[in-house]
Amino acid sequence: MRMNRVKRLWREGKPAVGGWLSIPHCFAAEVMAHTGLDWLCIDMQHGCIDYSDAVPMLTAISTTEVVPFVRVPWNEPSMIMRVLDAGAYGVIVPMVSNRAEAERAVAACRYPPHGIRSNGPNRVLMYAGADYQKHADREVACVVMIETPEGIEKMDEIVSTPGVDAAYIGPTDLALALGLPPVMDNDEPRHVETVNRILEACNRAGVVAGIHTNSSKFSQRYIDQGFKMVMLVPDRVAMSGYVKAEVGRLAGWTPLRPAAPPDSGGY
Ligand code: 3PY
Ligand code: MG
Repeated sequence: MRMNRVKRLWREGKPAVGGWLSIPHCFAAEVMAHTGLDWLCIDMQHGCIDYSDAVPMLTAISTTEVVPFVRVPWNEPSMIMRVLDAGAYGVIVPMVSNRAEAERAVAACRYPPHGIRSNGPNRVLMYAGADYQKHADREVACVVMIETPEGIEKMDEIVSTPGVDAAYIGPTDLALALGLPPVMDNDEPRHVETVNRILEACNRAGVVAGIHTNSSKFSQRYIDQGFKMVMLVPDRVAMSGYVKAEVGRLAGWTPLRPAAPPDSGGY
């Protein structure tokens, strides 16, 4: 079976830096896959992407060595199993709030006797190899998101759930959970303190800590702190950020619309 390069980086204690896909097209995915990132995540929770978009995007990513992840819309076994069958090497499961929910996510990622994943690999057999089922439990990454009030309270029981490979922080939902405005790159002291506590909980449990950012400044900060799964740039932000910067450089012309503030909490 083709190995999961991100899980290998984690075993070696190295960070894996990724990008985020919200644009429902294989060409956007392919462009992002040719930029040097370690992993890409197809966002089916908040992106404009459904299953029939996600499959050709997975195909586009697999023209490269980039490791494909999918954020599923919810902690729901049937979609977790379908994206794995289509070639995702990891799932990011949003809004996981307690041990039972973490166990539900893990079980959907693992074949019996370790879980409840149904047999039916399709596209993944071509991507991963014919011996996929034999090694999938080891290579597939189960990443649970900590970003709810209950999840913050129960972070230790979530990260110590057997089979969880990483806990990924959604900074804007985490901010809402703390009663703060939904800002992504967040310096608010209570947000910083909660992020640090989640990192420490992950370190105690021996699982990878991950986090979403909107800038190399925050990505660098989190890598330096010890996060091993860091999201550097979404496709949408890359596109609009570049164009807005170029628009701002021209003199003698009034742009149609003023640029939006740098961090509006969107991703
Ligand atoms: C959040 O900020 O809540 C996220 O889920 C980012 O992906
Ligand atoms: Mg979120």
